[in-house]
Amino acid sequence: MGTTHCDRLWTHARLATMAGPEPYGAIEDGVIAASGGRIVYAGPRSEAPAFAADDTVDCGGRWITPGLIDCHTHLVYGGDRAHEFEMRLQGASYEDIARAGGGILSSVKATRAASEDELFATADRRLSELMREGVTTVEIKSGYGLDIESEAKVLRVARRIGRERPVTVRTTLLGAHAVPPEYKGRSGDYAALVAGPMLDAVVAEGLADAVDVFCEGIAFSPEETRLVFAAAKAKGLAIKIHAEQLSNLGGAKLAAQMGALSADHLEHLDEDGVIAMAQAGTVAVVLPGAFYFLRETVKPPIELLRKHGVPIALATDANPGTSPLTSPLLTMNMGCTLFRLTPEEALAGMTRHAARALGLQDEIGTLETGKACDLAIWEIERPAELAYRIGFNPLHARIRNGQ
Ligand code: DI6
Ligand code: FE
Repeated sequence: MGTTHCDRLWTHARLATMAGPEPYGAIEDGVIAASGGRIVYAGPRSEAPAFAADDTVDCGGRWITPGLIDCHTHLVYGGDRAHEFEMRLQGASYEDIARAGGGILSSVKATRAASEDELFATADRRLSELMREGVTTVEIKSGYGLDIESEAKVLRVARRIGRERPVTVRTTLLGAHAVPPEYKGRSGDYAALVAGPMLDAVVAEGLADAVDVFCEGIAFSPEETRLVFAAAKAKGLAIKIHAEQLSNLGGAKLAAQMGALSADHLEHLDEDGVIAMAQAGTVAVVLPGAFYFLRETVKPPIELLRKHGVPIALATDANPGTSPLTSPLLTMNMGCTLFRLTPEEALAGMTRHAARALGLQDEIGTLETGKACDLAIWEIERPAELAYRIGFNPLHARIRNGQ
């Protein structure tokens, strides 16, 4: 019998493939083979072809999961908001601070003032924290520039991270994150700028894979959201939405009906919205870091999402104002403790379903033949440990594209 050549082989591993009928798609005595950065085999040792590998790694019984995917972050911004944290602890509300010129607008000021190199350096620090816990793909939104040049600057930094660091980056234009001071009281005019010249500029430079809108009373209306999405779709970009975080404006349903990849936050989502998402195949991205940090009390309707079969992804929402969180493992723990996800759902939320939320379900998110060989190797006895501990990192190795 002949042997099959491969670049690299991982043996004596337990696999959480996140595919197949078993819990976690688990395989007790598993093998992964990679060639050219792709998985050419992931399955039981007993069924594996005889491989001749350039390099063999004995995993000593450790667990391998797909590399983690953080599908919703605002990683690139200037400054920080620690002072507002102090103010909130002295009784000021998020809205009080925003009205006093703080909030998102203080991050906008700092982001506009920062150079690309400065933004790269601070985002890179945060990215290292994500990677240290097994992240191999990250989505990065703009949204703290809020003018054409500053939004483009942030997205250029995000693209540069993807080129210079061993991580896959998907970029999202969130020009419609807040109404900038120059457009105070004229959100419609600003939405038209985003849907027109800003989108044109970003597309001309190839800076965005998707477009997101913060649809909320304090941000953009469903009508303004629709305008931006229609323009994005006309340019061939994917759409995503921040919806139903603080109130229910029906944004998730609107986005689903327009074919959105995901609707994110969703604390105030109703069953009508859940059904629209199920019909469209739109992923629900829940963000327990923001829920925790804002001390919200209304939870996303996890039971309804399960009932209607909407895939649930989980992300850090890493941002300076409402989720200064750069730990995917703590995010999984919070998904379980705060939203009552199971540890298996939490892991699926940062692998298989997160891939779908980025439109990358054929590329990453499970350990299956043909996908990119993005792996996280963990020093654990069972996969539930990833969501169980608080502040403990059992990562043994992180592999991207087989390296
Ligand atoms: N929802 C949020 O919680 C953040 N953005 C969003 O769309 C707030 C971001 C900030 O306060 O800086
Ligand atoms: Fe967000």
